[in-house]
Amino acid sequence: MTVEKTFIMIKPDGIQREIAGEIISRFERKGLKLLGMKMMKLTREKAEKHYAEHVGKGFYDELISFITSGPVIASVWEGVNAVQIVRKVVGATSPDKAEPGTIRGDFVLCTSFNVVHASDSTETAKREITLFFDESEIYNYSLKIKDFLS
Ligand code: FUP
Repeated sequence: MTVEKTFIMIKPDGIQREIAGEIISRFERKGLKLLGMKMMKLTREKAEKHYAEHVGKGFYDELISFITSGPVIASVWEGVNAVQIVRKVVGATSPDKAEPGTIRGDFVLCTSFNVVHASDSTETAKREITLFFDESEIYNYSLKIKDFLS
């Protein structure tokens, strides 16, 4: 069992469609722990750093203008095998492969507007968390309420 941190970003279409709460709720219900969260509008520079692996691809320009088109919610989550578990909760990139019950399976019709981003490996997660968060913005706390309730 490896406890991992991962990075999740609700994209501008997730905010526009007013499903941010629904998306956050799915990660909470899965049992993941929220360590940090903030709303921001990405600069072109940050967007280009975040999506550096896609430079030169046909969809790159559209991707950068979309992700900088409005505010996003960036967040850090923790849990056992969090990176792969979160990818499962999010669902496949391609809408015709995203299973019902996943976020993309339930809410996404078009690959370009797929409401949420999640890190695809532990290395990517470290890079993305560092790009978006200072250490002081990540909270390591215990879920004490669970002790009160037991
Ligand atoms: P994912 O990790 O599932 O978010 O997908 P990728 O890293 O492969 O792609 C990043 C973003 O590029 C996707 F969220 C949407 C966009 N994209 C397209 O618009 N068209 C494509 O064919 C592939 C990706």
